[in-house]
Amino acid sequence: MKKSIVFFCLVLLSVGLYAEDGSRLWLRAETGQNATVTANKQSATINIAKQELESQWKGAPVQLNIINNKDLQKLGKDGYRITGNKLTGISILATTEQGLLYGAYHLLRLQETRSDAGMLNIAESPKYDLRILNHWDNLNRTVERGYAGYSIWRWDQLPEQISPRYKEYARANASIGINATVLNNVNATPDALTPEFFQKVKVIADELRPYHIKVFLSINFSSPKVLGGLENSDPLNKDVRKWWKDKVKEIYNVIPDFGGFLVKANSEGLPGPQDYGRTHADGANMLAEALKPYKGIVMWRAFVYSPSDQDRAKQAFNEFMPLDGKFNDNVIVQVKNGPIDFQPREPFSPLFGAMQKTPLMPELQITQEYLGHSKQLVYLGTQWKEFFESDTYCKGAGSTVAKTTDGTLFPHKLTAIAGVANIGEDANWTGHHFGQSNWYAFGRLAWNHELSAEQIADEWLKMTFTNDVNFLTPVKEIMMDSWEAMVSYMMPLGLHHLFAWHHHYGPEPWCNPPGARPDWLPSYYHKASTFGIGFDRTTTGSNAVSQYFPPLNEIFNNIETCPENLLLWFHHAPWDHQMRGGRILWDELCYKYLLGVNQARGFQKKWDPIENLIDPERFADVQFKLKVQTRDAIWWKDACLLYFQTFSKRPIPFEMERPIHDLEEMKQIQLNLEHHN
Ligand code: GCW
Repeated sequence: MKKSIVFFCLVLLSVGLYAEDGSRLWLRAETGQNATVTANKQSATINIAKQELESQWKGAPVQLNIINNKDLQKLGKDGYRITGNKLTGISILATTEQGLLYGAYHLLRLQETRSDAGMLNIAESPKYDLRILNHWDNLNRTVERGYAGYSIWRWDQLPEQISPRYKEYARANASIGINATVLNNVNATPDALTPEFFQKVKVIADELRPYHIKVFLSINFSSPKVLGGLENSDPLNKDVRKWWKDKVKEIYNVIPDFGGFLVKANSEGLPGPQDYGRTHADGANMLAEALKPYKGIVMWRAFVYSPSDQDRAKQAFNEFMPLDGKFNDNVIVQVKNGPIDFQPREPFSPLFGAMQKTPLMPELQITQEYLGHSKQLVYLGTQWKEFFESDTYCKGAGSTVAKTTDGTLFPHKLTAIAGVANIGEDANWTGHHFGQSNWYAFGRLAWNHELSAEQIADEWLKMTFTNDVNFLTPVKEIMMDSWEAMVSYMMPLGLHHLFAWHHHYGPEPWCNPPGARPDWLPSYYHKASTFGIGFDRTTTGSNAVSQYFPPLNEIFNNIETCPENLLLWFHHAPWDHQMRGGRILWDELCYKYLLGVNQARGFQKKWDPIENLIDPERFADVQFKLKVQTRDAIWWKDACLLYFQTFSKRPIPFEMERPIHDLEEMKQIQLNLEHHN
């Protein structure tokens, strides 16, 4: 009797211990190996590399060596070499401790993805120097556009209490090469610059430092006035300049390796240098001057637009191009991938390739603000690859966005890339188990944008779930198709910003609340009329096409050559416009929406048969979310087609599935999803 109770308790305990909540991310290698690992130097970072290998590596002894020779110097300060063989011995060589740490994680990744056999001869160095996450986390722990619970930064408990998550966060980032983080929202409050707050930041910086992750803060441009009590925050006012210098000194006294500032200024109502008739360069350079003695940098965002007659897609370019070459050398301009705002599909921002005398850093959005939040499985590796590989033609064919930013075409002192984090307090970190793949993919592409989206998906699946090919094949297909499927059931053919005003999750192409800013309304973007649909950005329209280099400007300008996946981004096309595949535009639109819905249904079909290949918890979570995804895909299709049909006045092609909802019913849906949270 007693024995059976003990047994029962043991079973309960082991179920409890191994219940799978996704918290271990892609870091699941078995521990307790006791591998032999030696190092020729000691430091907190090298000790981490050592411990990771000791506990997880299953091969012959590993040597970690810091060596300063020419061959290794060529790989830069984060680079490393791995040589040897898992049966006889491995060496990891680098000029720095972080190089050894990245090398150790590389070796473990090879083991976990079953790619560690044979003779290894690997030389790696990252494409971007600074690989940084941007947290849009507020000091009250809400997260703007965050869908994974409250912020992981426990400002309420700091500096006294240290959450174990800080170290786990650092480890996960270091394992994919991320080396910096901005802790607070770009919509920043001056409170982020108080001495009390610096003490909290210091604790986080101390936790992240051994993993070689630098800490940055977003600042509010009005801080000198609001926090310092100065008359204004004019960047040319010498008291303001002094205030910033003193403030920066104060920060470095507490955090000697602080990274610098991220700034959103004169954007969406935030203060900035233009409030005083000054330019973005005046504002950025003032901060750069204050940070310079400490080797800090300024990341100044180009996400600016205001309600005006000028096409929103053109505004950042028009504002920043005249400033090219006017920024100090420790300023880098941070540019979102597209000219509007992280839409499901956008062309690349024309600033890439055009702004040549100023370093630019791409900003990608890992959090799925406009891509299904944490309710939908949308793998973004494919979207980001399209962006990196887009040809700007700035120096002739082959001048990809990647090459304009990674130092290949314009050798600037700084190269960097940012991703808006999707991390929160949820057990699985990102709300959706597959949200983790986007965090992972961002890190891997920031390290090497030449990796394929498929390889990254493959690595992530193997490390996060299983190496079983019966799982990998169908699930990789789901991932690889998921972004394009979502574009199809939300905004095909270059449509954009058809979202509900507050939550950016569901469709509201009709949305028109009284007094709303026109450039925040879907009708500003889709321009549906009885004639046709789409935004005319050709030379006879807003002329946004002219911001691109030839021949791209002509390709976009001509409706016959414009890529069809961007047709309605650049053209207002008649409903009966002849598409290349033979259908007219209206029929093609119907077809695309239906295609997307059918793909979402296909994801469910591919997921269900893998039930026995992974743990029941994650299987069921993802299964449930795929159901929601299909349901909401149908919602998107019906809402958009029924609404656009009021203009096209054409039938849904008879061979296609009919809408199952009514337009009025669709208009009644009010999701209770908070704005900015
Ligand atoms: O996409 C928009 C978001 C805002 C965000 C802004 C920005 C942080 O809807 O929530 O604010 O972009 O990037 O600054």
